[in-house]
Amino acid sequence: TTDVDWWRSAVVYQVYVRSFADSNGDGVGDLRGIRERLPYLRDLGVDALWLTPFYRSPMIDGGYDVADYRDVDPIFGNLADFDEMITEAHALGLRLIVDVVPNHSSDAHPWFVEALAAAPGSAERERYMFHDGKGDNGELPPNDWESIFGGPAWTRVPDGQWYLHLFDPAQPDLNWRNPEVRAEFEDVLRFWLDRGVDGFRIDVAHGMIKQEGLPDVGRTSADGSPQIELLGRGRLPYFDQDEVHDIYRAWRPILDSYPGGRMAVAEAWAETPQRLARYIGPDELHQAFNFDFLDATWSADSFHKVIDTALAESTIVGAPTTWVLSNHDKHRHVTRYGDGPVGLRRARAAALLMLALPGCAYLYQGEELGLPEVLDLPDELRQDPAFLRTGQTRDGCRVPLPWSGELPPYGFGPAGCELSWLPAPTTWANLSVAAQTGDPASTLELYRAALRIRRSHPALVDGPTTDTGTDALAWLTTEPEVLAFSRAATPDAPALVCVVNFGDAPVRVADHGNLILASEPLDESSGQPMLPVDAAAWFERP
Ligand code: TEU
Repeated sequence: TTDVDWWRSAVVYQVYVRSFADSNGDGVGDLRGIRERLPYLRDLGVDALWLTPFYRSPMIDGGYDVADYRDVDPIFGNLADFDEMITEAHALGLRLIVDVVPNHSSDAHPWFVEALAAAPGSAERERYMFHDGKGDNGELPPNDWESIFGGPAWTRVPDGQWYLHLFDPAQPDLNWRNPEVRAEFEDVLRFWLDRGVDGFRIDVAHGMIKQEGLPDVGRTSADGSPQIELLGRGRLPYFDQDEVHDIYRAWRPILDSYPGGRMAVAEAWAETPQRLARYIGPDELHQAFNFDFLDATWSADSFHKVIDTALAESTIVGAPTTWVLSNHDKHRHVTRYGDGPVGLRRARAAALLMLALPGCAYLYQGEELGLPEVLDLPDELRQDPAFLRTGQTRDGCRVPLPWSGELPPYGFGPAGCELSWLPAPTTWANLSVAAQTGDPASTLELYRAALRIRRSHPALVDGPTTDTGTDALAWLTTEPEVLAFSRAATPDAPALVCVVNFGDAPVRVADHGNLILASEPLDESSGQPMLPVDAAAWFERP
């Protein structure tokens, strides 16, 4: 790939800023902490970082409630820290993606403060979704929409109007049919592009436009499961409206007007992979997260289907797909894949699967350490606003990273600092970066090795990607419950073969070539190399 196409095959490392590294000892991760750890990320072998929101915010939703889109929250540092960090990242050859949160602002954003003080129908209110209620006195919400964090999506203000919030009441939805809102965000994009960012992760990219007339969905949680679960079985009037694409057709020329390959990745939830594919293309966004890969259950069939669908879609849209196993909203995949050691074995195998596939891979901080979900945080320490109303627990994947030492918070802050905004388990000493470094059996060294091969093996560096056709990989026939595929730079060049054993018995792998990396040692005791259960391996076939 050329320099401007870097995102097509990149490995992007998601930094949850609050929990990555704390430089000043206040127990909260910050931009200087990231800067100090850039060499770790370069040595890990990733191409880019994606930083979750570090903008000024009351932190009701971990910073996804933005009060000033053009400034750094003081708990994370300041704009000078940002500039130093990005300069140093670029000097180390690392790209930087930042989050943009356009669907909603914080209720502490000056626009919302002004809107509350202004009269119904005023220009200030037109920046948000203020509406009169139903009922004789407007005492009922304008429609039956539900917040994704539980409860009605509407909150009433003292003069009787209601405002829409698809998430927390502290996250009022902006009115994207208002040109002033569009102009403001185009300017925000330029602000960060001018500071050198290489791309944006667009939060709730499918949500900005609401269907005209704000029609009822016709079903609420009172009838059963939460309304959002209808997604996938039909369109919701607040998601994936056709006009949302106009916004991205206006954004793309802005990105393209900057040199060096600036990109955007959509966090979008659509009914089908086909509807998701509409966000991607030369006139719109570069990528969208492929959450079907994250949602695949641990079986050969489930992963095979998801991979085939993604490869076929990427051929249509002309851009390689993305692969993601974890993020800051989901339980970590070590824990999703199974209790105890089996979860970690499968996560290690999944890493070799993901990193051998054509396209762009997103890693979530700590997956390279094999961190599990922290399931036993005391309720009073949980910060996720969704927790109280829906029981969603997104805090257990946001626990600060263990860097070194024997006791929590394991070097998260400066030497001797005992603070961390969420407590790390007392059992994590052997999962720290320092404990795993140099141990060839560790998950960290497995990721380092896989990323090194991914950057150097011609089959992975120069192999065809899916936008040139689905034969970017060739499936090999094997036992059921085993996935095996090969990739090669050219038909005659040495191929890289990836084999994953989802079954319940070891499988023969003698025919695949020379072993170059395995998530578990192969068993040679029978005289034949066997790939154990819940394991994956890479081979080179001459
Ligand atoms: O998430 C959007 C979103 O839909 C998720 O909230 C998801 O449905 C939920 O976490 C269940 O897994 C984005 C951000 O990633 C999330 O952290 C924010 O809370 C949300 O937007 C609001 O900005």
